[in-house]
Amino acid sequence: ASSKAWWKEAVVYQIYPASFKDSNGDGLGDIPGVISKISYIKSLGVDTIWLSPIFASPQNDMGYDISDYRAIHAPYGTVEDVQTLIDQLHSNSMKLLMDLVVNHTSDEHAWFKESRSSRDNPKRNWYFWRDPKIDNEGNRKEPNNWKSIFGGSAWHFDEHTGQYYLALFLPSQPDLNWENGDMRQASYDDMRFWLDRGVDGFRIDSMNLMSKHPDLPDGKVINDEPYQSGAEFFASGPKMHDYIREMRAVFDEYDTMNVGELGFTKDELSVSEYVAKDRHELNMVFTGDIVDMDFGAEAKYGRGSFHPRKIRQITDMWQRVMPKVNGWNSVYLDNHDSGRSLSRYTSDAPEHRATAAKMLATYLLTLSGTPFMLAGQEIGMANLGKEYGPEAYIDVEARNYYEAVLKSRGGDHSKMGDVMREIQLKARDHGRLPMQWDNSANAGFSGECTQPWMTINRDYINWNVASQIDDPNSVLAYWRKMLALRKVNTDLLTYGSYTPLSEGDTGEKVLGYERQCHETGKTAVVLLNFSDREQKVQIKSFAQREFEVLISNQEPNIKAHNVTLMPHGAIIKASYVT
Ligand code: ISL
Repeated sequence: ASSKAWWKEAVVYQIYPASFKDSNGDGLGDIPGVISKISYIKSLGVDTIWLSPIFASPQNDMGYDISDYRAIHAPYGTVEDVQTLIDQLHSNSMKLLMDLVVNHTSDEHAWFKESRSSRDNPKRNWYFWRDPKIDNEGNRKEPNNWKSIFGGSAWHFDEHTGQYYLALFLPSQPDLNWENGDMRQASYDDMRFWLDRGVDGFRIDSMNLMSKHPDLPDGKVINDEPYQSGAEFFASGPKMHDYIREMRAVFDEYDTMNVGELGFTKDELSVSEYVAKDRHELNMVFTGDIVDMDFGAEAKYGRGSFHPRKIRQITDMWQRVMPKVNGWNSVYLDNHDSGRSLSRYTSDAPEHRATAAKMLATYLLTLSGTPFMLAGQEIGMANLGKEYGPEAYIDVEARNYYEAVLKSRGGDHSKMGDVMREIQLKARDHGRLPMQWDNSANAGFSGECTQPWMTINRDYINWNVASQIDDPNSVLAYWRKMLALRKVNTDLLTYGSYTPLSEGDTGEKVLGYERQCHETGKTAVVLLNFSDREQKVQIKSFAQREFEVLISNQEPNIKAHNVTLMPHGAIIKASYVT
């Protein structure tokens, strides 16, 4: 069995600071707002908060473009507010993870300003600067064909010094050059700044983009577009593991937890190399596959579809791999970069919404790994509905995509139906919707007379914390029960072994697995119906042993070894007999 650690037993609640609670009526969430909700968060049964970036930033990418890692974005509060948050969390036996964005900075960061000031500035090599290429007609061209993750070339020409700099995200998010030892030490000092103040660890943003192939070669050409992904040369490059080990040594000066965001790298072997225990690198990672299940073959917004077989395959893979390498992983379905799993992988239609939200909670909290939930998941928050037009979407990613396609279609909005369909499912905006606290104007997120920074989903009238908090049948009540169940059954649900039920046993629409604690013999069978139809399942072990229902989102309907799962039904049955 896996060795024990506090960060394996933690359950993490992700807060998008702009969208959680506005305490001063400026329409934007803030740190005092988070502080005011600590007792609510604690009452759910989670113990760790991951706060998306709150640092000084021009906010071109909602704070993932940091201009000073030791200062706080003024509308969110101050360093003292963060200290209060840390202290209050600690006195409630809770922890705080910060977002560590060190693959890139804002172009307003002092380091970049120096770097771009002259070719011989000592910080010139803290970023990637390259000479232009000259084509046959004598025109200036980018140093390579890499495409920015947000569209267009990843290279930007700087007139002042006549060179291009690399920015894999926005032009205002230049990539740091981790090859440079001085840059790395400066970044470690920034980390210590927060660790010294008591921060309990980091979620490391775009972690595996920090080591690029040293020659920055052209990406493989897969279509006739001017720019190509290039990810094969900028993700998980040759020095990645060296950098992580060096960073880990800094973390180990403290008692921390870390989770690395692992984009583009999906194969078992490469992923295990980050989390295998004997390598002493990361505690866990976010592999992107779980939030990519309905992506198109080439791009996020390409037409794709979710099938329960995908979640079965991804879940089985990581649950199987981690024990083999004595590693650990995160378990998540939602974050601030995607549409809500409820709306994408199940159904937010009124007749299914509550049941489906409970089913997903059952999934998230019965696997081996540290669960991460996104604020609002506990009340079944959903995507913006189809009644919202393009103007409701303000994030750069969806906007850039919409504008690019619109341009290619001659500016005709009436031809954008397929694009809107994609945006309605997958836009990052959905994961960033303001928290729905009650049914007053602005959902109790902000003052009734203020204009919130982004759309509040009009379904808040029926879907909010206040309307669920005292209702024993609510989604919120179910999350609390599930979180308590996980805590009481740590041996089984956190550390127990995982055995998948085969598709032959469950049918292709039902995900089923068994968790077992080898010391006590306690076994749990988890059945999750990922379809909007009733499903009949036969579980042989139910006929052989005594099982009791631990939790279910439906009326138990189990005769001997036959189980009927209602649409989006979930059942956990446990046996204490070996
Ligand atoms: O790797 C990806 C696709 O497989 C990307 O999704 C990539 O991992 C992701 O876009 C990185 O996201 C993070 O860094 C961005 C920021 O905009 C996101 O909000 C953040 O989560 C740039 O800092």
